[in-house]
Formats: sequence, C-alpha cells, structure tokens
Amino acid sequence: MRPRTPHPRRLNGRLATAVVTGLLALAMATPASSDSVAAPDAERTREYEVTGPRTPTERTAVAATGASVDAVRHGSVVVTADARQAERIRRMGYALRVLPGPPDRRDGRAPVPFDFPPADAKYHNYKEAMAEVDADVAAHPSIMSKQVIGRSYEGRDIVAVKITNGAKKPPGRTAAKPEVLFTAHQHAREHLTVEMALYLIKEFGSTYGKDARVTKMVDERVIWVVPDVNPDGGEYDIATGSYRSWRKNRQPNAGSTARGTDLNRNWNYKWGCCGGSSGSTGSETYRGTGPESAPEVKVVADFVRSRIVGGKQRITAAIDFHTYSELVLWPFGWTYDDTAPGMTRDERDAFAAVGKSMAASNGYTPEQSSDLYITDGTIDDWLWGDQKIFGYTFEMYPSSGNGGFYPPDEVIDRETARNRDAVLQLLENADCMYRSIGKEAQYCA
Ligand code: 7B0
Ligand code: CA
Ligand code: ZN
Repeated sequence: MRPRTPHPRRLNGRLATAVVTGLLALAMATPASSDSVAAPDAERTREYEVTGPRTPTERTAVAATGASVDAVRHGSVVVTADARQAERIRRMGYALRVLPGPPDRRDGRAPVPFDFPPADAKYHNYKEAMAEVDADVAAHPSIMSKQVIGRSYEGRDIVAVKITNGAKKPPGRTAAKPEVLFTAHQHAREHLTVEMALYLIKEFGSTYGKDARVTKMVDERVIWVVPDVNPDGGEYDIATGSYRSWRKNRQPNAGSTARGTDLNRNWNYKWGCCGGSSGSTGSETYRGTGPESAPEVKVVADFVRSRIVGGKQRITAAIDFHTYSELVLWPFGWTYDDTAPGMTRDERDAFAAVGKSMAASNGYTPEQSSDLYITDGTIDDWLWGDQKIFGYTFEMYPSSGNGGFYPPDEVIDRETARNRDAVLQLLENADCMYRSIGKEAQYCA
C-alpha cells in the first residue's frame, strides 16, 4: 500500500481554524442557551473515510458501532463517529482516515448568530424559510395554504403547505384526489433539503396555469410539503456561524449529557428491530426511548394519520429528502430481502419501476435502501409498512465520491431543479403506482 504523506502545513492551518472556531463558539454562546455547555471530548464526532467494507453486511456492522454512514463507495464508506465508535471500527480491521471538518464560509466576517455564513447566504435559516413559505402562500392563495401541524421539542412551528386547486376535480373521477407528501430536513446538517422543499412550493405556485404538467397536478392531486421536520437541529447546526455537522434533534436524554434522537430511526414500524439503529444516547443513530418519542416524528406521523379519511389513507406516495449520495431509495431498510411480510413482489416491482424512472431523470442511483446498510425505524419503512404509502428516500447532491453535507449555495438552483421531473413523475403516478408495471386493471380498477 502507498504510504500516506502527512501535510503538516495544512494540518496546522486546520488546527488554527479549529481554535478560532472554538473561541468564537464560546464567545457567542449566551448564558441563557443550553449550547453554552460544550460537548465533552468523548462526544465529539468527526468524519472519517473507512477503507475496507464493501458489502451491505459489512457496512451494517460498521453502522452497528453507532456511527452514521454518510456515504457508500466501492470498498469504502464515509462515517460520522465519536472516538469510541472510531476505535471499534478500527478494531474490525479497517483503515480510518480523518476527513476535513465542515468548510469555513465566514469570509473573515463576523458570524451572525443563527444564520448561515455570508458565503452561504442563499440558504434559508428557519425564520427565512418560514417567511418564504408565507410569501408564496400569500402570492397564490387560491391554490396554497399553510397549516401549523405541531411544534418541535424547542417549540418551533412545524408547518405543512397544502397545494391544490380545490375548485378542480380530476376528469371522470368521483373519488377524492390522490395526495402526495414531500418532507425535508429530518437530519439537521442536510440543509439543501429545505431548499428542495422551498423550490417545490415556489415552482408549483409560479408555474401553475403556465406549465401544463404542473397545472394538471395541482388540479388533480393534493400536494403536501413539510419543509422542515427538524427545525431545532437545523438552527443548532448553524447557531455559531460555523457548521457543527449536527444530525439529530435537540431533545435532551435522561441520564446522559448527549442530546438528540435520530428522527429517521424513531418511526413506529419495526422500531429498533434489526440492528439498524442504536440504543445509546450518544450515537448518531440513537433511536429514542420508544417509537415517536421525538416530538417532531409524532407531529408528522399524526399529520399523516390525519389524512386517513373514511378509513382510507389519501396519501398514496411520498418523498423524504436527505443528502447526500445522489440516490433514489425504496423500502424496506430493515431487511436485505426484496420482498418480505408487508411487501409483495408486485409492490416491490412498482416501487422499483417508478424509482428507476425517477432516477433516470435526475441521474441518481436507484436501489433498495438496505443495499446500502440496514436501517430500522425510518420514515419510508413506516410510510409503506404502516400506511401503505409508496414512500421513497432521495439522497440529494453531492454524489458519494464528491462528498459533503455543506455544498456552497451556488449549487442550490441547479440541484433543486434537478428533481423537478422526478417529483412530477411521482405525482403523475400517484393515482395508480401499479400502472408502472402494467397492472393498472388488477390493482386500480
Ligand atoms: C439514513 O445519510 C435512509 C434510508 C431510509 N430507508 C438513509 C439515510 O437515515 O441513514 N441516510 S443519511 O442519514 N441522510
Ligand atoms: Ca455563495
Ligand atoms: Zn439524512
């Protein structure tokens, strides 16, 4: 193997940056804020490249240490891990390389608390995102409305935007309109997903009556967008002006200094079943004390259940947006098997057919979620397993070879518009997902 040469100059630069960042964080922490207590050293996480794991089973074993697997490559993975988790991965015989921390985008300017650094000003913090939603709704009141569906742990509103032309009905249909759900930002550091949701709201509003595909879908579907499932985590991630690579929510854990539940391990289907989440509060994939123990998950799950009208779930399809790796994923995540109790061959084939077709339009890689590694308690498994909603997970830009949770704001327009066609495809399929496998007559008569 080629020996790696150290780069002392760069390392020093990084150390200096870390010291300045640390001082800034201290200076900015207000006494009233719980953020003023620095995380103990043992809880500090870093990103590593882990060379060696190349199969789903091997990657699941890496994830079982409690680290989050952030990207999967051929023969390696990128993880976020604390010191103990990193040591456990090392003992499995894999080589670890520390990756650079989040980029510094302050441009030498003073950070503004709870805002993105100046160079990333086009990203929306929570307040800006809510203002954007309100402006879009105000501009298109005949097709858009906003509902506060509940509150986060720290008391921020979690909102759903409803987009439909209530005056129109699908031709030849007496039944209610099929509904489609788009959710974003379960994971705090995945800020590009909020921009994705805001793009959808803006796009449907501004091209209704102009673009034929959009107009038809706004007329014939009910579109729900929940642009920020984890506002507390998102605000915490940007609070000091230096990105913190935070993933979970900000709920305290009894008997532990470690905060947060991984929202995407807290859903009430096969919760904690299969080694795809962690019972340790310090883990990046901590599953919480029980299903829906995270208020944010309970709020969105209650909202989804509220769409059961007359005993029938009106939402038929969904996308939950994440970053990164450029993937279109379908359930199940809890098992390696393509079909399982709760997933027939035809259901799996419809998931795969629409998934592959969406991926053909955005250039992502389509696969079953567990082709990466086992996960349990995720939203897509719950949407399908519990609600029979065709729920996909999109992992947005960048690709796994070109990694990072913090792409510069210059990519926002391109990378959100990139999913326009895929989103329209899902909406167009949402009245009968089985059309994609030629079985409309059998399932959708
Ligand atoms: C996650 O890096 C979820 C697949 C859902 N079946 C993948 C997601 O929660 O591990 N990847 S990520 O955290 N965004
Ligand atoms: Ca910029
Ligand atoms: Zn994620």
